Amino acid sequence: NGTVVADFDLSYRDFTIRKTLIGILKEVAENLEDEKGVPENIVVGSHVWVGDPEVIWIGGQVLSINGEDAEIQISDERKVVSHLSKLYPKDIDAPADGVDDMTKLAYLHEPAVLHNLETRYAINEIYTYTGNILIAINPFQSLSHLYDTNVMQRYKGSMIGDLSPHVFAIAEGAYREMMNEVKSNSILVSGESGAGKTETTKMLMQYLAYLGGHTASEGRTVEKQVLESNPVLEAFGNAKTVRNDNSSRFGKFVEIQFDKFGRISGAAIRTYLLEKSRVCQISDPERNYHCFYLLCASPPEEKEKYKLGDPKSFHYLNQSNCYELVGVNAAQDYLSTKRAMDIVGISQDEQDAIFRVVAAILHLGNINFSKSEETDFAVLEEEESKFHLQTTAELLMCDAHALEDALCKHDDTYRAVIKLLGSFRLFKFCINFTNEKLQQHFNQHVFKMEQEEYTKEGIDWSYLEFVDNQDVLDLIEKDAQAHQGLNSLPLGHKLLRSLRIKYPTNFVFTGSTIVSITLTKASQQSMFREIEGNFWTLCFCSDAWQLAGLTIGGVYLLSCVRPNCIIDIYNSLFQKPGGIIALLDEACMFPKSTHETFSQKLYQTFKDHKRFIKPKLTRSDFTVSHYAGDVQYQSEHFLDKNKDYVVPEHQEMLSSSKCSFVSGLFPPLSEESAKSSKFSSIGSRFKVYKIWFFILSVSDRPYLNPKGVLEAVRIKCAGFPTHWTFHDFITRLWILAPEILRGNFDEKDSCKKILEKIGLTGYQIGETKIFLRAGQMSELDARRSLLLSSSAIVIQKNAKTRC
Ligand code: AD9
Ligand code: MG
Repeated sequence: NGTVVADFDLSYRDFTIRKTLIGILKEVAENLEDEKGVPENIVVGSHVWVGDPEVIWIGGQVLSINGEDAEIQISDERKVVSHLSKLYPKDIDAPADGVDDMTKLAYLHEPAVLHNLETRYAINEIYTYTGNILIAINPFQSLSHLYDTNVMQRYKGSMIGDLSPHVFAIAEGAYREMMNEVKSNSILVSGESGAGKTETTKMLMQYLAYLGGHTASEGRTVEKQVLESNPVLEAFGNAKTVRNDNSSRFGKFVEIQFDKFGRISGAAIRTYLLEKSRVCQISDPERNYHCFYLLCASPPEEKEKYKLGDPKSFHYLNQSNCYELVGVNAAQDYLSTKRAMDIVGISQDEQDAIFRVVAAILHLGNINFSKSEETDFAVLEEEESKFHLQTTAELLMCDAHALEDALCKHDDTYRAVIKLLGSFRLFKFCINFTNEKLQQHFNQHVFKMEQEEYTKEGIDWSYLEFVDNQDVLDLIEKDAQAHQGLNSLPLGHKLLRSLRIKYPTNFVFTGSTIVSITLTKASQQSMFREIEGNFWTLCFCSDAWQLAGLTIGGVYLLSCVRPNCIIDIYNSLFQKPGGIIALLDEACMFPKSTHETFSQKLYQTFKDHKRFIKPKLTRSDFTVSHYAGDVQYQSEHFLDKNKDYVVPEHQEMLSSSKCSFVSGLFPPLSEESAKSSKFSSIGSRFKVYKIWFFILSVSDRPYLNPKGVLEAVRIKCAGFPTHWTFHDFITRLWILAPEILRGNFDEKDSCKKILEKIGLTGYQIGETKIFLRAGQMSELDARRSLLLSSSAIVIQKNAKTRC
């Protein structure tokens, strides 16, 4: 069986600082500055791009050059002066309607890339290639003619580049590759919120279902189920945000399995990192998950069954004034969601249970507590709260008294509720982190593929750099125990092993809290000074201390008050603190930690880290310079969110529900932890698949985030984007120098001579291939076409003469 993984759909979220397009572009321009230097080829009369505060880049012609400054005529009445190093050459011969592959651009720099995308976008060409990467610009209008069955038919069997750039061409390429090489392939869809990832993914799935569908299909086929999984997931995991009315608040990994005949045989969809806090907390003008509004718009008898009414009457919905979505009919969507659930295979009983839970959450949100006068516990506030409590209990099919008890004791409805929507461990941070990982994966993949090829061919590639975001990953995820080989050992052993690395001596491990160490005198002193200086939790067994203090090579007993302090000793000794997550985990182990102490620890640990910024005027916020921009995080809820547990009483109460669906949501804790997947495994999943095609999907101009696009284009084109085997090169271009081939059977030599004759520079010749710079192939092709057309005329002439 082959597999195509259609999507990993995630996006940067919760940018508290949203950079304007201009801001981002300026930053990119600054980043690109170093590479550029003062261009040699800009002279009086040159056509150039110059930065403009309004339209970002504007074209003009150099009027005069004075030292390193150039005066540029922008239009009849407008002239500007700019430093030469800030100018980019403009290709005035570029086709008026742009090029469909960035590698065909004569100059590859930011203004050229953006201009090309914009030119194409203006004529509704939303797709553009960069080699085999597809870049899509969100059209924000229905372009249904682009995706109908006729179009699918055309792309079937085509090669990338045969037809105009299209998402179907990418799906086709992955599918063919999978079939021909019998290997799993994957397609990565990446872009920021609202860019069109979800829509693109649906089209990919649509096309794969078209290719792998069963002809004599009837009823519930796998491909139908695959496609109908989308509306179901979107109802429960999508919500309106400021950037997208249908924003996916979870990550998705879709796997479609094919049999050896290329027919769909199965599918699996994994979801990650649902934004759980949205259930209880929303801000205007965003909305909660669609499912709540759909259910409130269900037919009267169902609304009656779930005791629902106007969304305005529910606390979890009325924190925002937005209840409806433009162009969406909630009542119709409720019915179509149920239809999709039918097709996916969710039974009527299960659907009923799911909607009971959804309704219960709304009622739960309307229960108000106040502090009891007599006891430490909370009490229900008014009659209305009692009604909602009773309803919640009925819907969840559990005991109302037990529910009241459990809720009042912990005043912790929040955590119980967030657990209801699924079993994802959420931590908003994580979603940006996952993106960071994906970006790294992307960069590495494109970069490494090129690099490997160059190495193999003996090509000089030292100037090819890519923006490595490993430092961001380290800042976030680095393990506190950084010594290799220590991770698989229990903590005590780890400590000992690492002590041994730093202080060459003998150790005896005597359980999880007591360590006996034999030391030389010099190391005894320095080591204990370090430990003593850092931790109050540590005390020494005085006898051994005395004894050892007197003798060289004496015996020390370290007795730890808390088992966890062994981690502290380790960290303090080796000064290799982990990343933010490790510090957060650590802070959660200290009962006295507050978000302030946690923040202080972060400030102190990362004060010199160039990706970590302590914003002014805050005592607990911090900023991470992500790949796509800076994000400010509030550490206030971090500790709480990281703990993210369900109170045992709640767990017990809900697992006793008479509804098997509800009780199934709350399995025994041990089972649950065994099941939970670590987010780090998301990135590692990709290693299983051969990744061939990427789609960078960027949105319309206001949200255009060129950083990722430019980086991809840059990596792809920085070196030698066009690779030709000697044989293919000769087959295509022999016409440029037919005389060279006569009697010459050395292909490499022939290629060299052809290129020399043409006078091309900057290319490289490898062991088996020719490596051309961006734009060079089109130059060669142009000459070839010229020769072909003139030789065609000659042939025609000859033919005529003969007639
Ligand atoms: V988020 O990260 O989940 O917030 P996405 O998934 O990147 O985001 P989405 O696919 O939901 O964005 O696209 C946002 C909106 O853009 C859609 O609801 C459509 O209205 C619009 N869109 C996106 N792609 C297309 C397209 N190819 N054709 C027409 C589109 N409209
Ligand atoms: Mg989405």
